[in-house]
Amino acid sequence: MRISIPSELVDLLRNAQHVAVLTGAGISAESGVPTFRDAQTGLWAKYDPQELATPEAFRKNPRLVWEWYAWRRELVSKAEPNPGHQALAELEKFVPQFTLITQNIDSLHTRAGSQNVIELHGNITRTKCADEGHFVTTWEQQEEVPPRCPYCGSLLRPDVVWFGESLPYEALKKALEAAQKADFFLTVGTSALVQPAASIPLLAVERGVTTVEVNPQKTPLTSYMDFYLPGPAGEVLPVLVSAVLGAK
Ligand code: BV8
Repeated sequence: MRISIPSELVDLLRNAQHVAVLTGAGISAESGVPTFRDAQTGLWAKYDPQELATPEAFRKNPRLVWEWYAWRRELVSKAEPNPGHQALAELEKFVPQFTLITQNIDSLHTRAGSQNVIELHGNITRTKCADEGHFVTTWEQQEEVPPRCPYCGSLLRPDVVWFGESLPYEALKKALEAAQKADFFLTVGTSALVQPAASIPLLAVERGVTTVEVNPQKTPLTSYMDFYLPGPAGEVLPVLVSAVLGAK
């Protein structure tokens, strides 16, 4: 697919002093990690992620929710960062201030080399206990699933934000600050349906700074954006970043 980037956009990004980026599951699609909107595959096809990613589901059927996350953890561990993740890690090196805000829980931005990453919805590779939040890195393969916390005996769960749970205070605070200070805001691969993450780019729109969206599909954000680049992140971002770095 031929990607064309308006030269005005390249100049704006090349001269930006503080770039903020919000990413969603779409940037990991080309790494083989299914997006939240993708139909779930195989064993999980009959489950709605929005039903499973809740405290209620965990209370009702902790084993099912634990096994869903174990399957996703396994899938994420086999995934590799793609050129979209890598392009953002490259861009960060050349921009005076760069904040990467992600809704993703797959660690692929960090594994691609991005430094200043804010994980709004936690991280599937971290496990904690449900009652006290004790972090646990290993657990005995026990009869009982989910395993229990060695410190307090409560059930273990992934360190992710479920629907109905509040986002980590510091992460959200830093993300909002970045949106208030950035002079360039890039949104990549999110359906912009989940709050409060989906409203963060609108803070930049309100301030009149340059806003850009990269997504093969339009979203509720598209009409507010200064630039909409239709296409997969793994193809669009490398073209955008090399146009900027090449022009440096
Ligand atoms: C909160 C971690 C305060 C877990 C996730 C009623 C009761 C309670 C809450 C609510 C309510 N009504 C509304 C709410 C708020 C709720 C919400 O927004 N609900 C929505 C569904 C209406 N939000 C919350 O509950 C949040 N907490 O508000 O706390 C509170 C507290 C108590 C009571 C009320 C309020 C917590 C939300 C966080 C949930 N956790 N993830 C896990 O992953 O298992 S959300 C999860 O889905 C993701 O993290 C992401 O944030 C979200 C959406 O996914 P996307 O990343 O956008 O991906 P998606 O699949 O949707 O879209 C993919 C996109 O990529 C598409 O646009 C596609 O076109 C594009 N794409 C595809 N391929 C590519 C591509 N783009 C680029 N390149 C490609 N190759």
